[in-house]
Amino acid sequence: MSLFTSLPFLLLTVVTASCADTEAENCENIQKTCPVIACGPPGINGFPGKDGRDGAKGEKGEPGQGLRGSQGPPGKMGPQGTPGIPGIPGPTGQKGDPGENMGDYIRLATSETATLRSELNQIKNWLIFSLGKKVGKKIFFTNGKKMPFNEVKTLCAQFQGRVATPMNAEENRALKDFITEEAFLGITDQETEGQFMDLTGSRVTYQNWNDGEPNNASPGEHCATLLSDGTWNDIACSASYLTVCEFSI
Ligand code: FUC
Ligand code: CA
Repeated sequence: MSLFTSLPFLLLTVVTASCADTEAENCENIQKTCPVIACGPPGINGFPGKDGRDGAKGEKGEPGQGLRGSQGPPGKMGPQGTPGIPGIPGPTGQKGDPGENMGDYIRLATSETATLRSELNQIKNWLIFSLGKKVGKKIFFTNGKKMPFNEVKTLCAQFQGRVATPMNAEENRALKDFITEEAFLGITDQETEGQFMDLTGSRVTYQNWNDGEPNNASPGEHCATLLSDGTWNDIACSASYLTVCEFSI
């Protein structure tokens, strides 16, 4: 039983006791001031009253004077906080080394390409001037040697070229002006007698046969040559004539 809850009981006990010790004549006066009038022998104590309601919370006490306990283990990590506001921009960095960005590389590569193209064109001109014959987008070259048709065909292919094949009068004239002796042309009628095809398998659309040609003279003529006057003659493929190759430029 707490002090507060037992207080009324104690007061009652004290008052009752004081009244019991007083003379009878005083009881009337006492009756005017005492909450309980006890004349005669004191009664037995009543039962303790009910607990009173909790009082108001007291103020926080002073920190204890005892030794502080050891620090406990770290608690569990809390939830992630919201992102903070962005910081202020950092200072401007140092200027990069010159030529390290793609723009400079592209400009340099473009410049180098133009230089190389110019030099390549110069070399082509030297070759055309001294060795070849240019007409339109093709150029004729010869090694000055005579050989059978199949060898001419193979040699030209090895150098990414083709056996000289004039496709029109201009090219035929250019080739005639270029050669100094009878030269093989890149056409045959090996597949079908009388039907001359170029080496890509297409029937020739331009031809400039000499009078009476092609005559497929005995024992058979399935290749063709350019004569010194610019006309054509069919001839045996096994015979040897000047090697002239053409290249695209
Ligand atoms: C003509 C040509 C032949 C051969 C012969 C010597 O008959 O048609 O191809 O060149 O001359
Ligand atoms: Ca002939």
